[in-house]
Amino acid sequence: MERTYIMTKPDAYKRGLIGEIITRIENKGYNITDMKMMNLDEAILKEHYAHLADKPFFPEIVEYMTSGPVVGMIVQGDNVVAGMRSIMGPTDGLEAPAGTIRGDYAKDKSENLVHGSDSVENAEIEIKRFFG
Ligand code: IDP
Ligand code: MG
Repeated sequence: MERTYIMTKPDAYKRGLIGEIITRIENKGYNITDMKMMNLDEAILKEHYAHLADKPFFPEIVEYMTSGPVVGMIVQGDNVVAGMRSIMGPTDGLEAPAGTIRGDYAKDKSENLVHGSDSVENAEIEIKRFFG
């Protein structure tokens, strides 16, 4: 069964939207097989966001992602990697369609509530990174 790594971001914690995000995952029919709340540090963010580490906004990402707790989850289901990206919506909350998590609750492309792996291969790497 396919698995993906999903992580609510600190804005979801601050805004009380963790439950809403979990509900949407469950309502879609996926199974959450493991979950934990964590405080991330810069070292793990440099790994997790290595594709963005040389961008000028990388320090903002670190500040944002260390501003409160995240909830990491292993989510399982048929085609769950693509399916979760679909219910999350695209990165930028302004472009994300209504009905998606980001479209309904995020206003821009920085604080967008939730992370989801972008490929089956990266999902396994990220699950190992955060769950060992
Ligand atoms: P994704 O989360 O939709 O996969 P990525 O391009 O992998 O998007 O970017 C990772 C995260 O980095 C985004 O979810 C967002 O929080 C942040 N980010 C991406 N692009 C920007 C930007 O242009 N400005 C500020 N933050 C950004
Ligand atoms: Mg990404």
